Amino acid sequence: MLKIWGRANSANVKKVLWAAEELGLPYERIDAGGAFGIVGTPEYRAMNPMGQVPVLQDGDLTLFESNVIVRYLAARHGAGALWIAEPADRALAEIWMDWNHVVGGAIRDALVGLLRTPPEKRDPAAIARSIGETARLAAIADAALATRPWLSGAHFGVGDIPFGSYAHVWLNLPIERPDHPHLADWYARLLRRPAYAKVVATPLS
Ligand SMILES: N[C@@H](CCC(=O)N[C@@H](CS)C(=O)NCC(=O)O)C(=O)O
Repeated sequence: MLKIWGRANSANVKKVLWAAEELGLPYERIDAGGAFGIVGTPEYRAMNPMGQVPVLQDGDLTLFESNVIVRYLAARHGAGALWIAEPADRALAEIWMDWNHVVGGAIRDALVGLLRTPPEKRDPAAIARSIGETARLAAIADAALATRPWLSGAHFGVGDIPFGSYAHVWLNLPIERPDHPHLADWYARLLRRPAYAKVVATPLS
């Protein structure tokens, strides 16, 4: 059975859980990272020298980097589902996987500041900058979703997973945010996917 290391409230761990759920793959999730620690131990660092979550173990194979894990699961198990066989179509979808790293960096101060930092210790300027930058990126995704139903193209696929995980954070932070109708419609369709509802669209923490 697959072993997925990482706390369930991490947007990067959620990508991997979501992919496994979409593909109907059985897995065991082991809490690690944040308050659970573990990521600093030599045993964990041997799996991921960055000391971050997630890590996937599939038999003798150990992988870190969430988007790599999503691609691996989709390539191995997702024919006709998450995986996109045509290289050009897949590359167009994968743009939104790699692009999402920028979102991960942009939203971090708002996420950590608003959800995991007591009010008196928050840095309002950093939070405001983070919200402004994430709003700019959300507008880019909104414009893309005005031209196609899914970030992956005509069908849901690997390209929707990374930003799909972060979009749940963005759209549920207790903040004012610009209205992005195409993004909102895409998010509503993601919420109707049982796998997304189960492991991604959980209360933020
Ligand atoms: N590029 C890495 C980033 C992983 C990452 O930033 N993970 C965060 C959680 S979202 C982490 O491990 N933080 C430290 C911790 O949870 O202890 C990936 O996509 O897997």
